Amino acid sequence: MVIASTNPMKIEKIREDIELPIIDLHSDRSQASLQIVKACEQYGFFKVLNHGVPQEIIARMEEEAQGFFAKPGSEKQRAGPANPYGYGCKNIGLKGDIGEVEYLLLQTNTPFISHKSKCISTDPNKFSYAVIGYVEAVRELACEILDLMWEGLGGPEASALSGLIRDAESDSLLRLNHYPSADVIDHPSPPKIGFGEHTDPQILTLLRSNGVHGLQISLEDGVWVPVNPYPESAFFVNVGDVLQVMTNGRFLSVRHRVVVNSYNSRLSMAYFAAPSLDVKINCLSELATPQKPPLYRSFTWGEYKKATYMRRLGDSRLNLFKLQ
Ligand code: GA4
Repeated sequence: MVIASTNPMKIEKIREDIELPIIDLHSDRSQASLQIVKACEQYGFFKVLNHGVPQEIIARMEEEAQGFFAKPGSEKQRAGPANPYGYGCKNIGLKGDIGEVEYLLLQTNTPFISHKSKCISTDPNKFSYAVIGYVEAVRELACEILDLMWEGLGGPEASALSGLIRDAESDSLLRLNHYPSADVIDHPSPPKIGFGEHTDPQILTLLRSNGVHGLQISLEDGVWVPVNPYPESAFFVNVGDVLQVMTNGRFLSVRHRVVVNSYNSRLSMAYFAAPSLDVKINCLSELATPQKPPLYRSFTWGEYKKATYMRRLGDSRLNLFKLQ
């Protein structure tokens, strides 16, 4: 189907026929690691089943998020602005991007969560308990996936990637998003944008949603693949910019967006796994060869994060660090 785009000058194509990879973490380890590598090369995106994050931890976090977004606007605003962390409504980042979304952006270290919870919930202990439990569980899952990736790439040192996010100073984030339904129009054209087209700057993103459609990934400019939200028990994983650099372009940091659903509101929870600010990001030495020299210059995560926040959501910041 061809439809008009969010930019009236650009034609978009929606591909409903692409099945995105689903990886079962209970399957044979070497098989799972090769499947992950293939998915990251082909799509920069996959779904994981049997991920080991307990259902009660997910349910508790979802309940807290729903409870927060159900509050009156004036109460939610007390947890804002989301600059750098807290409640945000429609405004995304610092450069004037907007979307049909409200959200809570949280840093993931425990003292920060406990402190911030006081302006988010009337029962701050319950809220921080839910967030801390969720963050711990998804961090473990992210580490497991990074270890599998590294094995699949034939990397020698077992925890080369996961060590970066286990670090106590890791700059990982948790984002709780609420996309209200568009209420009336079925398939508005152009679609209403909840969160505009972008790549995630970090290493890896782990996303949970409440089974409502809206997420789309872009495989080439102007071609969008709707990600069906099933199986609802799965986590959705996407490669971030830093992992594209570390794998010397072998893995794809996939462009994605969220369009507003006509009938149902969407709740999603994204964990962005990042290293600490002073970590140097290089292409892993095993992945650079004389035939394929490093594509990007090295930089610290802090440097990259700064460049990201100085730009618009959809800007391609990796180009700034490209060699040649
Ligand atoms: C995209 C991924 C994460 O949601 C995020 C976003 C951040 C924000 O919402 O403040 C950014 C965006 C994200 C990339 C470009 C900049 C920064 C909004 C924006 C316009 C929390 C992140 O780390 O980068």
